[in-house]
Amino acid sequence: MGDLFLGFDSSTQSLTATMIDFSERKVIYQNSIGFDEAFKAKYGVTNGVLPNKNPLIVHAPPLMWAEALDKMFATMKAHGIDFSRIKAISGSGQQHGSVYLNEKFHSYLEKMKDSDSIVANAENIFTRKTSPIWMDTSTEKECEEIRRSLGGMQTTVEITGSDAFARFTGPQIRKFFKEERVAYEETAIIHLVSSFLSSILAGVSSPIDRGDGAGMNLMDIKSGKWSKKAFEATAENLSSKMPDVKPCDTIVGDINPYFAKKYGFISDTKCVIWSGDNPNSLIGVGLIREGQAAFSLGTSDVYYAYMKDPKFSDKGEGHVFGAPTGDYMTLLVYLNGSLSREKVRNAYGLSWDEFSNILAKTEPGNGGRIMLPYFSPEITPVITRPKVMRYGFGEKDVEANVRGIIEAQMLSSRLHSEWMGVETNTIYATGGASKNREILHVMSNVHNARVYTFAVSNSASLGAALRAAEAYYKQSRPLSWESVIDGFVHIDMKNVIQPDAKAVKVYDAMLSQYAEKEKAFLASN
Ligand code: XUL
Repeated sequence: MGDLFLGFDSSTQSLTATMIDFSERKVIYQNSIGFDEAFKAKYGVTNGVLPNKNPLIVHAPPLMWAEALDKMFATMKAHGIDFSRIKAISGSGQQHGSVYLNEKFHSYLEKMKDSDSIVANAENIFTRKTSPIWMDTSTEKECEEIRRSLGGMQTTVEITGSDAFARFTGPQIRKFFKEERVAYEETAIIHLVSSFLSSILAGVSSPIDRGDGAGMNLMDIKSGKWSKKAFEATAENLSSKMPDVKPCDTIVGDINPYFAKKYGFISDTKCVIWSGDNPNSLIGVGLIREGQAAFSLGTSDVYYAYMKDPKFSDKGEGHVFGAPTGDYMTLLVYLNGSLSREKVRNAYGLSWDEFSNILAKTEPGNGGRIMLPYFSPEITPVITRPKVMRYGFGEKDVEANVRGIIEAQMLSSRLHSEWMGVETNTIYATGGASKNREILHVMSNVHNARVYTFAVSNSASLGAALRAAEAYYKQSRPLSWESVIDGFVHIDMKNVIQPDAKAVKVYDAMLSQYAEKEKAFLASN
């Protein structure tokens, strides 16, 4: 029996816990709590978020995330987990979401140590009752203001690692500053989802991790420190409200006595700073070298890769975040992921098997027919007025629509990842839709890359557990990242998908046509 490490993933819709036995190289416990199932009655959430008349506004209740943490520990206790064997804990939060707290946050954490409830004393700690999350698209105006004040798109990208994006924290803070000035002034601390939960777990206000901090339009991506210019472009007195930004292996402290007493942790169980879901997933899927990318096909599709040195898109596409290894990572986010695939499937009353059969029997290239799949607003490229465009076919043509959406999603990811300048020969496919091998064939042929899938699910919470181990051992005998991930990432070697040379050629030629259609659409939208 070896040392145990625990990783959490507080995502949009659920909280997952993954516990690993480090020397046995095994996941020994994994469990998820769905926010709707557990908290709909108490917090009124649907799909983890609060309903809003304005579709651009997407907020969630921050206390629900904290309460889920407590509920998970209680569930694990009921499952007989021996908490005294856990050496360190870390976690992953949905990126960009922010929590606004007043001075009372410190006394709340202090009082929690002697309390038997995580929600006791919490009513008056928030200056903004709800937290804007990554799905919120209501800050286009603030993005423009920040971009302008930083000297334009290119300088914004070069300073912060990303253009100003609606879901990023800086624009959300600016909106709060402009619209609710009194509450902004009462705000003593602004946390990310990750650093808020890191604080609850450690019982002290936590720093923000450099990887997740990069998703705020507030951090200087090259130095890993807050950018004075970005603060000034965002809101007055911001520097007094922001926690420090620290590397990904920072130990925030020993576990909050609240959890130690309630669940039986040893008192010096280490709390390692939480990071964002994407930096954690980078480790959870084992991306620690260039040339490898991962494509997570979920509610949103996320294409991401490890990057040694920061490179930037001259069109302001995608993002550069900090990687847990101390290097960089890059990613593209698509809002038109699974929900849009489902829309096509449902429009023709298909089962997923029928959907796959259509992909299997139709030819790569769709006979020259192209779809632009903007069923909903899009992040890559930015589309605020969504519309599905079909070139050379109509809505009624089932086969052309099925192939059209998958080819569009894959061509778009190739097109918009070109700036990363990374020759990708290997893609790790994860997420619900990665079970569909016909989709993966299109991915492989469009990117001319081998596509692998995994046995382990929830790469973000696994990545958090591995980060906890890395930071813990660093105190006495630092381990290489290779040896940290070794044996945890189980690639399904029997089902590797190899690109087909003929199809690769078809997509090489199709890419410029797709780019032209997209460009024309963007010019007219
Ligand atoms: C990344 C992004 C999402 C969130 C939610 O930029 O917006 O992936 O992290 O998971």
